[in-house]
Amino acid sequence: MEFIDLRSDTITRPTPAMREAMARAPVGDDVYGEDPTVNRLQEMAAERMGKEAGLFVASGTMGNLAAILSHCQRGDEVMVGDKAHTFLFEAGGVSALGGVHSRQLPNQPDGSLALADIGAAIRPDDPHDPISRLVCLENTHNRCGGTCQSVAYTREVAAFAHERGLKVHLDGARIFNAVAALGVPAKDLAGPVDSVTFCLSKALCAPVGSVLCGTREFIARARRVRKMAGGGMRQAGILAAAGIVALETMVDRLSEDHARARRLADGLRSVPGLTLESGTPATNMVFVSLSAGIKSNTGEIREALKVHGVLVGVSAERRFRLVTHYWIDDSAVNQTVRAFGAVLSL
Ligand code: TLP
Repeated sequence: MEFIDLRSDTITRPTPAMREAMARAPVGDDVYGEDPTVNRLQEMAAERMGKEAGLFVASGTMGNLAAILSHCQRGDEVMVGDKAHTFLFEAGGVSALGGVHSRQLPNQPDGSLALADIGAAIRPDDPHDPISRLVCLENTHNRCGGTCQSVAYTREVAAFAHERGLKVHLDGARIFNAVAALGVPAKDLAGPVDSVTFCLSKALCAPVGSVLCGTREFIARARRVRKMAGGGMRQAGILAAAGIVALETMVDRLSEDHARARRLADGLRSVPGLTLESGTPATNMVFVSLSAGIKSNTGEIREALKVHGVLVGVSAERRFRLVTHYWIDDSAVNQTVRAFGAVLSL
């Protein structure tokens, strides 16, 4: 059975144009800096983000790890949201591999960090304390509903942090979804921060990879961390070729995914037994919860939906996450609403 897979946009398969570009890509040894396709992707990415240089990495997790370890020394402290992907879902890499101390600040419901919380968390210059070094933002914010952080907010945090000697890294895994929703160039969202990671392998459909962007000097350090983490990928142009097609052809269509997420939310709103989370969807993620009257748990509902050909993610005890993407069309949206209706009416 061909499933309607709404678990994540990470499940997207490469398009035929990507497969063709991959087959034709000129390649070289990227650890020597000699892969022309990787070099081209890195230049394109840096240009889009308004940064001096880019580094092709295996994943968003590797990009964030390389960024944080390039900004921080062992024993330095990074401020992250308590619902940040970097904090929740990256296997504790910054502390396990980098000796970086992480400090969780409460994410506001829209995914932002309050300036007052950042200010209050800055350590005094005292040998008892780790050294406050870095603030991490996330845009769009996954756990907080795929919400967008505005240009004004990003500028405000960056100015506040920079005045106090802190650097700012942006986990922009889905920055292009924010670009589509806010109608602003990526440069404006990434410009104020010191470094940004964005993913090619989520809504943009490339099979593998992310790009970390920042100053030339910063990227030179990140290149060493990437090597240390085993991410020097040799003839990686085969993968970068798909990333180039992703940047050239998949960015401008993301508002279609957002429109389908809204249609999906409208459909699910009318299914008895489901409660649509307020503010959802901000981009391509729809969050719904089981109403109090429903006895089955999310695991049971998820299995029952599978029988109807629909795969959904469970993101909390009574909460589902459904992510629209390139491979979800209007009929998949309709079928999903029907499947929820059938399963919850039992
Ligand atoms: N997120 C995945 C899961 O790991 C939860 C998903 O399905 O959404 N930053 C953000 C904001 C992310 O959402 C993700 C992946 C990453 C970084 C990591 O990217 P990868 O999977 O390429 O390491």
